[in-house]
Amino acid sequence: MNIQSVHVAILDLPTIRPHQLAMHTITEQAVVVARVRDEEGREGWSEIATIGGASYGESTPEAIKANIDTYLTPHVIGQDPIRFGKIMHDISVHVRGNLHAKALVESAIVDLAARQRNIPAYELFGGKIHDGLPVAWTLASGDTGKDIEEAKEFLRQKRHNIFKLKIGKGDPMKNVGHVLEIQKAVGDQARLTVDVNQAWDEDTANQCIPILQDGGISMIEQPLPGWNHEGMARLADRYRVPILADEGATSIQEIFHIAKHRAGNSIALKVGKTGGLTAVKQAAGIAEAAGLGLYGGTMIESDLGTAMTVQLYSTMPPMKFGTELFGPLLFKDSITTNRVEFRDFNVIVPDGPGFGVDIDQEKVEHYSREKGVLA
Ligand code: MUC
Ligand code: MG
Repeated sequence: MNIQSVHVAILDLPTIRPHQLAMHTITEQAVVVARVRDEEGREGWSEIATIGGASYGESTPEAIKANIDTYLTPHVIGQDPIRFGKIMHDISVHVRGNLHAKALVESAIVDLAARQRNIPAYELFGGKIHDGLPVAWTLASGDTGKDIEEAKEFLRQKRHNIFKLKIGKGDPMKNVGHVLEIQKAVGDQARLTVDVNQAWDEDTANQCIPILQDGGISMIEQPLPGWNHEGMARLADRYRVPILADEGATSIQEIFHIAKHRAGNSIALKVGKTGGLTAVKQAAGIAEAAGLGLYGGTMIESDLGTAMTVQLYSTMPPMKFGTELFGPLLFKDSITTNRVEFRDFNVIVPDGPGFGVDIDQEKVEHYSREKGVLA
């Protein structure tokens, strides 16, 4: 059954509390969802998130939608979804870049192909190796006391024992103090990492990293701007604490470059920035061959985008740093009728057809920026 239509909408989903990153504080997360429909009316759905409009990366939600509507959709209509590799190859011949848009389209097609066969989408990527994946929570309330309370509560609930701290905003030394306070409060029961989101220059990194390393922090994510591969290589060489590339590690070509020049000794995978589910598996292969540590990253997706990513990561060998697929837990509401589950410090791999979550049509309409697009 071939694909008859592709529709894309931007949804604004409110969060349970402000989520403070270096460049933006999220109170409403803009996620882009795509729906592909076959000739019999069967649907495939996908979701890609971006953070803070244009402030985090190059793809904005508006650009993702416009580029799919104008340039990608014509290559998808009339195609058989099981040939998602061929469809994405055709698109790559005609459309440069636009990795987030490509990721959104490929994922919706994969969901449809799996649903047509009544199998989980992970079967199309070799089958799942894991039933659950270790999942970190990001402490980013902007307040040390609240962060400590959050961490203690989630440890008690056995929800998370890995915490990532967002420390790119404000005075770097104060931020280091904030990290050490949290480490002192929960460090004996949890593993702490920090994400600087590109906010430091190399001098600042050289002031802060030794203190974080001595304080027992287990990984430093993207301390320098994404373009500064040489600086990242110097940091990775100088310190024993792992230095992880995130914003600097996007396309498979860039990830190869990082691997070759050791511009970081580990990388964060994300479906959007790398250009799709297939591209993430390719990126993981490059990283594995180069001996880089892997982290199952997120851009904070709701249940749909999280289920899609959990399913993909479930088909890959264990990742050194686990995952941070906590997205659904940060939202006030869900756009699916069934939820991704979290228990025993793990996110559970959904097993239903497609990505294993079913769309709540009313919720999608409710949170859609433009009404009627996916009605
Ligand atoms: C990022 O830079 O890793 C992931 C978790 C979180 O809190 O922010 C994102 C983006
Ligand atoms: Mg990051």
